[in-house]
Amino acid sequence: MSKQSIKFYNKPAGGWGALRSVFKHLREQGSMSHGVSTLLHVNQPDGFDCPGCAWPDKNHHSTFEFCENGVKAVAAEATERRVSRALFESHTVSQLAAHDDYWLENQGRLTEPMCYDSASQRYVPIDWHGAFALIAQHLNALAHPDQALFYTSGRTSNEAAFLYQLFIREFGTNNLPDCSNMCHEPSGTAMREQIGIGKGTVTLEDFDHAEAIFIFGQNPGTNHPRMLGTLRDAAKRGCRIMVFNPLRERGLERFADPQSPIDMLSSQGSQIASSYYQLKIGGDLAVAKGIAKVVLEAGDVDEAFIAGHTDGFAEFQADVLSEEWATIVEESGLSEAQIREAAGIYIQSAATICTWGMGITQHKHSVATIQAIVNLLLLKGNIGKPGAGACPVRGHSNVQGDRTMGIFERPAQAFLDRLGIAFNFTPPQKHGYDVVGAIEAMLAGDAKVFIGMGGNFAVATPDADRTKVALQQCDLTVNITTKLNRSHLVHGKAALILPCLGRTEIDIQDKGPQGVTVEDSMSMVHISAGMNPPASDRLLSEPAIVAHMALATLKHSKTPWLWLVEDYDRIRDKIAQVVEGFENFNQRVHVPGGFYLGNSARERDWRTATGKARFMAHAVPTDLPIKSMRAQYGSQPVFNLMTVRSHDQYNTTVYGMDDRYRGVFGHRRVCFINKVDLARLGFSAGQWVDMTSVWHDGKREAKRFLLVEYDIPEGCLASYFPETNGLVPLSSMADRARTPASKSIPVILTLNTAETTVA
Ligand SMILES: Nc1nc2c(c(=O)[nH]1)N[C@H]1C(S)=C(S)[C@@H](COP(=O)(O)OP(=O)(O)OC[C@H]3O[C@@H](n4cnc5c(=O)[nH]c(N)nc54)[C@H](O)[C@@H]3O)O[C@H]1N2
Ligand SMILES: Nc1nc2c(c(=O)[nH]1)N[C@H]1C(S)=C(S)[C@@H](COP(=O)(O)OP(=O)(O)OC[C@H]3O[C@@H](n4cnc5c(=O)[nH]c(N)nc54)[C@H](O)[C@@H]3O)O[C@H]1N2
Ligand SMILES: [Mo]
Repeated sequence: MSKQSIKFYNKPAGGWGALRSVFKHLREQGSMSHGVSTLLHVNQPDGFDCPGCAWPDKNHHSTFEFCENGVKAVAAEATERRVSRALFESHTVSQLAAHDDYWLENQGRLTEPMCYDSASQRYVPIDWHGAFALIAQHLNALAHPDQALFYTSGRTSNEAAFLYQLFIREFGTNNLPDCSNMCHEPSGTAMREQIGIGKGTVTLEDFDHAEAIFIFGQNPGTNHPRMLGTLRDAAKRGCRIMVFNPLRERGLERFADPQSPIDMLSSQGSQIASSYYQLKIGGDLAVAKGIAKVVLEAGDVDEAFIAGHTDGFAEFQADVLSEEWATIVEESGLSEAQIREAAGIYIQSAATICTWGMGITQHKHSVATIQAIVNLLLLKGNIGKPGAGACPVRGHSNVQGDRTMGIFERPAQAFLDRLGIAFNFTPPQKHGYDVVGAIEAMLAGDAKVFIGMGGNFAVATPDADRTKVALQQCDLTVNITTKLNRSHLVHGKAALILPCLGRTEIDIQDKGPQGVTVEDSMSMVHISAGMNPPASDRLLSEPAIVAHMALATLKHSKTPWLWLVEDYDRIRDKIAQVVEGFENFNQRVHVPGGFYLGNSARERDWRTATGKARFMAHAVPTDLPIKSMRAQYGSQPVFNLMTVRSHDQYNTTVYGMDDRYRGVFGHRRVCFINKVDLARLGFSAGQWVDMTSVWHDGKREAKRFLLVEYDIPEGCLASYFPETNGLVPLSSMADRARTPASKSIPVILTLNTAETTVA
């Protein structure tokens, strides 16, 4: 563990620090040479897709297309460490649960299927056959298929995801909650309604032609490091980069590309942001509206585009023009002058891209905020022209592909119809549970079997204490995973851990080694084939696990499950039959670099209810929960807490205890706070606090966080996910999209004066 300290980080993002960190992580996970040769295959035409993030690859031309945090993700999977049988023998589940998540992760790769044994309260080995039989027995004992839940995390390949949703629908339910429900669900909801497709409209090449890039609520220095190279190149050719973020994120200010000798020799790196606006948490809708107001007043709109391609303009214009500056300034936390300045850049730019991340999606009013951003793009015809468009930057490396393959609790009828025809069955019509719905259903006893394809449901979800109870009430919980995590220890009456191959590993089936496919944030589909020997000879691939579950469970299926997994080309032929845009899938995907799926909005083909792109008017929300909680708690300060990622984590996986760019070393339980707020509370940096979230249904508490004075707007706090997930009330979520509002949690701080056990 690193030494604990808090210090100002004055260097650019990337740089020597990133290189040092790369080698540290490789060394810690075991073999250096093994790791380096694995890395040489990341994001190459004949290699595997980096499991890190969904940022696209530069046409697969570079020889070393990886980044520091990609290295951590790859090193974590390709580690030499193994979870041994002895570990499970020597620990009861509660003894394992006494360890933290970092320790669990560091036990290494899982090597064989395990089953919970209630007599010894331990996980004991089970053979694959026995595991599939147990699943079938539980699923078939349910009163109705809707009593089972099938979660998916976004690393799952297209082939595995397609088979999985087919199995689930043949079983008879649409209960397919996924990590998207907690992530970019609002982007899909907002854009499908407005421009007829729920995906980003740009390609990587557009970044070479944009004159301005507006970045809302995203921290690419940590979460999409390869995006910094794209932004650096854009900035260098004079593209304006406008950042909207409550925190000053170092990666958005300056970047030294470890692959650029010039960057590495300069102490400052390259400048990224040309302007940085530290708005209040949740203030983005007000900002977008303020910018629209200036644009409309200047009359600088694309009239031909608006007349030919959109509807709802008159109503939108009237709504924006009647919005008071006082409201915009109050709710955004920016001055009128700042918003006018940003609008000036937007007006001057002939081609603008807007990107956004979790800082936009994880709020009550996220769908409206995204629509306000898309309104801005529509005003100047910035969709469907080179260098312009909407760019929701996805998280997991195949989260977008999983949705394309039908991992969705509310599938389109046309998709179900094609699926039914291709596999000769009648898919269930009733919509299923999303993540929040799934937790509620378990709590109510309406769902009794939980199966997770990847991910860490117990930890990633809101309201940790209630989610724990929900999972523990299940008759059976099953996790298909690579590494040990908390979700294995928060289990149902019966429980299975099913270990699978990872991206970096060779997947050999009957017809030889197989590749899988993935889709990135910009709708590029390409093949991914691992090159490492499997972590154990008892692992199965995800598609094989699904096929065997289906075979064991479904009595009347006409699908040739085992034949399909003998050769994944056969799965792809079926995908080509069912999923739009995948015609001749096998031919197209074997071309190096893969293919572009296309995007209707980019072609200005608006598949909306009215056949046009739609301006959607939204009031600046003045009734957010934080306000009612402030009113309710009177003189006691209620803060707005956002839960973000540190530099050393991948969602619920903690790789290390440092957050280098924010100057935090050796700590994760920190609370970033403005110095004015510190003074107002009479607290000082370095003291410990408890955080209590306040909500209509009661309080939730998280103990012992170190106060860190930080450049963050007054009234706002930041802390790390997942330590703070217990503070997110289950019922606090995005309107319509139901994404947990984990970036706006009303909290109260109290000093914790207990003696510190950690130094
Ligand atoms: N290394 C690494 N890479 C990852 C991940 C990881 O954990 N580690 N996770 C992956 C996944 S699944 C995802 S979804 C993405 C997440 O990538 P990001 O979207 O960058 O996620 P967060 O770390 O949650 O950061 C959100 C940013 O939004 C800002 N923010 C918070 N609230 C607001 C607000 O109201 N308005 C504005 N304008 N800004 C706000 C925060 O200050 C922070 O900079 O990254 C993916 N890539
Ligand atoms: N408070 C708060 N909560 C949040 C967020 C937030 O910003 N704040 N962010 C939300 C977001 S954006 C997301 S996407 C979710 C993430 O939620 P999840 O996707 O459920 O969580 P991860 O931590 O990404 O899952 C990690 C686990 O996946 C397994 N795994 C890794 N690789 C593979 C593989 O190749 N195959 C299989 N089968 N398993 C694998 C490993 O066992 C690992 O422990 O969390 C959400 N929760
Ligand atoms: Mo995500």
